[in-house]
Amino acid sequence: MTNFYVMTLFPEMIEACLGGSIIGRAREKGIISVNAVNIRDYTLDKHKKVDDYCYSGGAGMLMQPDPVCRCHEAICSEMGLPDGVKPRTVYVTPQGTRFTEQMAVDFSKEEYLIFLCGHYEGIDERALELVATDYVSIGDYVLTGGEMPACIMIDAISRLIPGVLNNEESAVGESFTDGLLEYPQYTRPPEYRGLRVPEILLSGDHAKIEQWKLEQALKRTYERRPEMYEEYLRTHKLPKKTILPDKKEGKL
Ligand code: 6GU
Repeated sequence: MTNFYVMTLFPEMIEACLGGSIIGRAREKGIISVNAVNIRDYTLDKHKKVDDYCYSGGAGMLMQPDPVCRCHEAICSEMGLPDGVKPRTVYVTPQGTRFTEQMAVDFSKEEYLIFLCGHYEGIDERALELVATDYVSIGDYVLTGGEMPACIMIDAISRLIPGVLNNEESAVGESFTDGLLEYPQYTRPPEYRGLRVPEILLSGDHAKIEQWKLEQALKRTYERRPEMYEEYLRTHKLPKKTILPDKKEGKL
């Protein structure tokens, strides 16, 4: 059982993202739990204030440390972990390490994971020093808050947990699991608006189809993710007959 906690000022955003579809079903089955916790519930301020001006000046407001730390303590107490054991706490920030499939694999082994979402200009550094174990970004662009990145990471982690996906949805042999983008796929009809399904797929020759799938995956990766293509060639041995997208014939 993997238990996700999301510390946020906007808990309804978490439920909106992770309430339905495959993640919603996994929660109903009890394979994972997702708990959105409102940081504002932990302020001692009579007006429920959670932010203030930055000492460094500038326009934005910063989340104050106390509500964040008190919220984190409450979550940790609820977990009932042995003394001294601290759950991994991910601060979701564009100033973090970029999230990858390998990080999703690592996080999927934890029983408890806390995501801390900032808003406004971010969070007082002292609160981060006290609670954060990891600093993670989902990519090189700026969003208005950490809620959607947290949901994205929880989705990517959850689908790796046994029982979350069924056979048809299975997580093996997909983009990023084996280092290539996926080959194009087709269903009926065999011709649509003048476009035909590649003949080889209708031939029933399974060996040829496997080779075609590999070459299509190589071509797509070469065109769309050249750095990923180079890495794949460097680390994998291909069948001699393979036609590479950048050369006429397979080398070796
Ligand atoms: Cl984790 N948070 C925010 N606010 N923006 C981001 C991000 C995270 N990752 C990329 N952009």
